[in-house]
Order: sequence, then structure tokens, then C-alpha cells
Amino acid sequence: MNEKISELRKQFEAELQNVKDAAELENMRVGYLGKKGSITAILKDMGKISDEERRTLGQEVNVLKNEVADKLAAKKEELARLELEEEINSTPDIDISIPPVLERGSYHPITLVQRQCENVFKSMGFTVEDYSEVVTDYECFEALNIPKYHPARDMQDTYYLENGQLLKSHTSAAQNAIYKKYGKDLIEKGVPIKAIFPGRCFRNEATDACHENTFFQMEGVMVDKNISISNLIYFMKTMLSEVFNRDIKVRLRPGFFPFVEPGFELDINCEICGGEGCPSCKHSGWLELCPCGMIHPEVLKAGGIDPEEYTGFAFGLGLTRLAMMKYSIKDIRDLNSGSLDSMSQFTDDE
Ligand code: FA5
Repeated sequence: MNEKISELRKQFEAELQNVKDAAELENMRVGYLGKKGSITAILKDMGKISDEERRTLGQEVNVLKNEVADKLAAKKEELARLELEEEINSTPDIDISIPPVLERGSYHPITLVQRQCENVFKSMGFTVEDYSEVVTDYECFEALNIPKYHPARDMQDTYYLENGQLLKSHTSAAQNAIYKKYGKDLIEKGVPIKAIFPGRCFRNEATDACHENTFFQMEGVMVDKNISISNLIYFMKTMLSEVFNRDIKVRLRPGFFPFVEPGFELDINCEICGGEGCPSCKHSGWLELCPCGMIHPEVLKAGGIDPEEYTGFAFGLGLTRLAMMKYSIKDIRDLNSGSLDSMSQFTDDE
């Protein structure tokens, strides 16, 4: 056998033993079989030798060439298999045939009480309205009889956008739009306006156990001929006894809001301490839950409704505080905590 060929074979075998990865193997292939590879070089040089020598050398080179190509291919397969084995061994044991454990999500306590309230009011003929979180100064204040620089604005400082709009500080901001939307049916067809509109509210205020800067309210309005305070009290009582499934101790006291006259504060006996006083109720035993009153004539007028002919009531239920009371959540801030452990324990199957 040609000495050069046997040298090349030995060198190839030794190198192949030490190859560690696919890149090194590819370098080897180019080094032996590529255009400038050592086996190709022998083939190129064959023109310089005699016919007889060329015949024998040609055969030997071809044998070597095929042998090198086969061994490179086998090594490639071996390296791929080793790589896969390594990958499998380095991953933790996973049985891909076991079906995944699909945990059911749960509703947030505020969503639960919101739905309960919606169902109660829907059953009494109220429509449920949705309203934007970004509103104009007119909607949030002016249309509600709170002109610029009125001191009532101080209680509801909120977040202003560069274009002058603001994040609504109370759901009352939707009242004007609701009167305009349903006023025509009231005036032309005598259909009373009965609507609730839950929504997120924002206030620039210090937080504590019963105050958040982002919280939920649910506004309700009813406008028709001869609506009185007794209607208001009836709807408030029905809603609370349905949501709590029992009679709840409440108190009604005078309250000032420029958009109602007369206005009331409806407080609920603190369900956390049973009325003894705790941080959740600012140690008073009562929690302000649902201010309400008879809609101010100026507010009806701004909504296109004649206050000489129609009257109505409005209320602004603190949904977040209702959730606290219903589920005995001591600190309002827990409701915005995003903690799945605490928020997933509440259900509505009662
Ligand atoms: C108002 O927002 C009036 N728009 C309510 C109203 C509507 C009165 C219609 C008359 C007629 P007040 O600022 O008190 O009122 O808020 C109403 C309720 O929202 C409170 O009783 C309370 O339950 C809840 N609330 C107010 N501020 C916060 C706060 N920072 N965090 C959590 N709940 C709040």
C-alpha cells in the first residue's frame, strides 16, 4: 500500500478519536475531503505519475475516500446521539404523558359583590351601564353643580391628563350622560330612568385601612314623576339585605353633596368589629358606604330634564367597602394587593 495513503489513514483515525463536537467534525471533513483537502490533493497530483501507478494509487485513494466519508457520517450520528442524551439527562424528570393540573381561576371579591348588586338591581328593572374612566371636568364636576373653585372639589382631588381631562373621582361623573341618553324616553314615552353604573374611581389621597387611591363605586339613579325619599330608602334597604342575605344595621344622617338636595350619608354597622370600633371603620363602629339623596334640580336641568315635572334619587355605593364588609376584609389595600392566595378564597356560591 502507498505509504502516503497509510499515513493519511492513521492521521485521520487519530484525529477522529479526539473530535468533540460537530464543528470540529466539519473542520475535519473539509481538511480531508474539501477542495483543498489532503485526499483531494492526492487525486489532483495523480497526473504526474505513470499509468500503472495511477491505477493502483487511484484504487487505494478511492477506498480511503469512501472510508473517510463513512466514518465521518457515523461520527456525526454518534455526536448527535450523545448531545441528545446529555440534554435528556440534564433536564428534570418530566412525564409528558401526565395531563397538566388546570387550576380554576376565581373572581375578585369586588367583581363578586358588583355582580350581586347588579343582579339585585336588574331584578328591579334597572339597566346596567358602563362608562369611561377618563372624563371631562364638565362631566365630573360642572354638570353636577360643582363649578370651578367650589370647595366640594377639594374632597375629590384626582389625576389630570395633559389635555385637561381627568380620571373620574366618582361614578356620578356618568349621571349627565345617562340623563341625556334616556331622557327622551322619559319625556316622550313616560319610561322612568332606572340605571346603575359601576366603575373604577381614582382619588389623590393618602391610603389607610378604609381609603384607597383606586377603588370602585356603583352609582344608581331613578328619575320619574313623584319619586321621593321613601323610594330611595326602599331600594337601598332591598339591595343591602339581598347582598348580605340578612338584615343589616344602617344609619342615615344628613350629608352634603352639591348634586343632591337633600343629601344623606348611609353608614353600615362595621362588620369587622361588630360596631365596637377598629381601624377598618376609623374606630367609629360605622363605615360610610352609600351616600345618596334627591337629585338636585340644577343637575336634572343640565341633563335636559325639567325639574318642575320630574324628580329622582341618586346614590353612590362604595363597592370596594361593600366587598370589605361582606367578606370581612380588614384592610382595603389587600383588595389591590394582587395576592392570589388571599383573593382566591372568596366564592359566590352562597
Ligand atoms: C361620592 O363619591 C358621591 N359621588 C356619592 C353620591 C352619589 C352622593 C349620588 C349622592 C348621590 P363619597 O366621596 O362620599 O361620595 O364616596 C362615596 C363612597 O365611595 C363612600 O361612602 C365610600 O364607600 C367610597 N369611597 C370614597 N372614597 C373612597 C376611597 N378613597 N377608598 C375607598 N372607598 C371610597
